[in-house]
Amino acid sequence: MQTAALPETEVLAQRARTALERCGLARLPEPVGAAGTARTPITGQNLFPLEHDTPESVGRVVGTAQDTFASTWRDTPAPERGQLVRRFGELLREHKADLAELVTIEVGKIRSEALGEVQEMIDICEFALGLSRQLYGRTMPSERPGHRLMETWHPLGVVGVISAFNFPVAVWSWNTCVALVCGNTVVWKPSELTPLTALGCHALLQRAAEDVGAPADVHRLVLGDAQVGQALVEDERVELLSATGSTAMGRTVAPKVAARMGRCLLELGGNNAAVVTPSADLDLAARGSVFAAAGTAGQRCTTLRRLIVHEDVVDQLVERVVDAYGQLRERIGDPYQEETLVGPLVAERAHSAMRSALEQAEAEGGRILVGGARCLEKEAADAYYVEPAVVRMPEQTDVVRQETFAPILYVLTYRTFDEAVRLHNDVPQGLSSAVFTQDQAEAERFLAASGSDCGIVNVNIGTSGAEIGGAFGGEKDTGGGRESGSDAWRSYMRRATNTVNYGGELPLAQGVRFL
Ligand code: UN1
Repeated sequence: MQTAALPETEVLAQRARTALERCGLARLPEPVGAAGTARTPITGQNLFPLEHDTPESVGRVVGTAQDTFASTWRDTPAPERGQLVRRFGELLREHKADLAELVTIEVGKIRSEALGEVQEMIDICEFALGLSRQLYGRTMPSERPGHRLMETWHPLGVVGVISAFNFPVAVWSWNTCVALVCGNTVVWKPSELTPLTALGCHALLQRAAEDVGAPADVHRLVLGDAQVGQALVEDERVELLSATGSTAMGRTVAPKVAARMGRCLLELGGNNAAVVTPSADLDLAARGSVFAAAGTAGQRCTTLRRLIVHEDVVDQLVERVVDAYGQLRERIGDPYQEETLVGPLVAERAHSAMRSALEQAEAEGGRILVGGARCLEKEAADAYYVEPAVVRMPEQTDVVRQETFAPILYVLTYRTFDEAVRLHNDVPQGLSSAVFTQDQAEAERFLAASGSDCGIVNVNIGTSGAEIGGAFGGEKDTGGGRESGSDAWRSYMRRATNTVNYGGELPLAQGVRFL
């Protein structure tokens, strides 16, 4: 546990104001009507009050976003739309440190992870710029003479983005940069826990729009609680709702959007595992597991939560992991400090979820090998710093099958590779997965159709830290959506199939004859 004093809340508030000003926010939206607050998990205290939206103001915002879509943005050539994300990427480079500072203040991420998150935004800007010239449709051979058969991709309209606290800027940017070059306008409802990072991003995007002459209303921000999110979910003008968060949230949102025939893109919970086989490089497996399990204080969707290890190597691997966790113990605390590797949990409810999961694990026969204790309680009674925990489980019990958004790594053992894959897939979630092995056949079996059932399947790296170039998302309770790279852009567009007759005759398809 670290002894360095935590920063004062007042100092953090001042740093946040400065970072926001540098991003171009002229003034904070001070509360007149509905009031919310910005807060920091570093001390667990409030920074300052902020104006919140209401369901009525959300309706107005969606209206302007829709007008902008219909009047200009959908007909702006895609490569010209690309110029908006190009400029945004330049501003992000310039203000990387400012946004990272806001991420640290609001989420408690250590500096390198906060910078890494902003880097993901820069990367997606570059990706989206290239994409703006590559929104390809296919041309298919027509079965009729004198005909051409092809498809074109068009923007959808208003895209609603609901984002989670843990990646407050990167996940929004994957959605927004791609949605914008595809010709949509975007309304963003960030997590109630991270309004400041959202204000910073919005201010930079507004500047980018002004600089390239794009309409200011291509992107709008609404702040507030679940009620505000609900207004977005229920608004028929929101053609696509992209939501990141818990499976419970997804279960509430999806049927509402489906009932109005809207589209949903869901990125929900994960319960990610790594299988470690007897041939694995155990040093690599241990290092990969420790970052994936304890990094970001266990608060990534892709966090490693289960380690499924062959019984012949389990003791050796566990020893290395526990050893590394012992070193982590000295490096928990103020995320501003360079030595810190584990910052705070976001809020009290994350800590109580961790406590009750550990109790349940013990009741189900688990043994805590390391960690689990709360730290720095005296220094900051409202902040929740914890020692990442490793728990050896006799089997995959109920607690292991659920996602607890905190740094708990459950260790399970297996005998046959089939058993490992069965255990791996026997959870409700399906986001990210990994196998550590030097045996090519085992790696291939894990990657095959009957292997891992997740959206992300890795070999010899951990479950977290995906690059933006691939499609990001997962199956089962994870919601099925894909965001970011590859052809995920198609979710933000509608496809039209076009048949063009240039032959002067009217041959019917399938050889049908009529008049
Ligand atoms: C998330 O936790 O919601 O793969 C996103 C990763 C990051 C993104 C995580 N690139 O861990």
